[in-house]
Amino acid sequence: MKTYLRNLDGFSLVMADITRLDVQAIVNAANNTLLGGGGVDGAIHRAAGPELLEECRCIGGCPTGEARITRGYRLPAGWIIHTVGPIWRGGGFGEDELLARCYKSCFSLAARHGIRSIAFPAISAGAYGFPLERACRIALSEMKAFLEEEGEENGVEVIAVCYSPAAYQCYQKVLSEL
Ligand code: AR6
Repeated sequence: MKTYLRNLDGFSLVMADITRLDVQAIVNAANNTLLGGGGVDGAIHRAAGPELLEECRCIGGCPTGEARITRGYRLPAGWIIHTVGPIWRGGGFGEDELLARCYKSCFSLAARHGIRSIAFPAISAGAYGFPLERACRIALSEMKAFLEEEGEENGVEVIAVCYSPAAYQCYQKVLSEL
């Protein structure tokens, strides 16, 4: 299932398992240790294989809002950009800014590696408890800002990946309001 934003070249919304996407980079919603976990992080580590954990061990963690890059190993994607979203604590602890910073950090790492297609899960919207619609608004506005500022002219493709019909509907609703 795929939706394109008419006024935003290079953007698509898909409902899929991110580990199966044939893109240059997928984003992992990791934790500060970068040593794996549940949710999309667990799925990525399982699909990429044990070499991923070895590379992650050498990185030595990642602060919230920042991102680190590794190879994709057994994934179709050549790269994995690991970012650490904020844990939702009610909204008064800089969660919105930290989540926005995750997207910015991923785009900046992707640009440095010449990555032209990048797929994002809904960072922080699972185990970290960020309200889905609020997370989705931040995700889409960061994607839009990136594509408008630099992605479109460089031919970069940005894919928002939903893992449930509820998330897909939420993204579509927010997209229609952008
Ligand atoms: N493909 C695409 N999206 C997925 C997949 C998948 N295979 N699996 C889950 N999602 P979460 P967080 C969606 O919990 O909230 C981990 O244990 C999921 O439906 O994976 O940032 C880490 O190690 C949700 O919409 O990440 C951290 O400790 C979104 O991905 C912690 O969870 C994010 O859910 C990070 O929590």
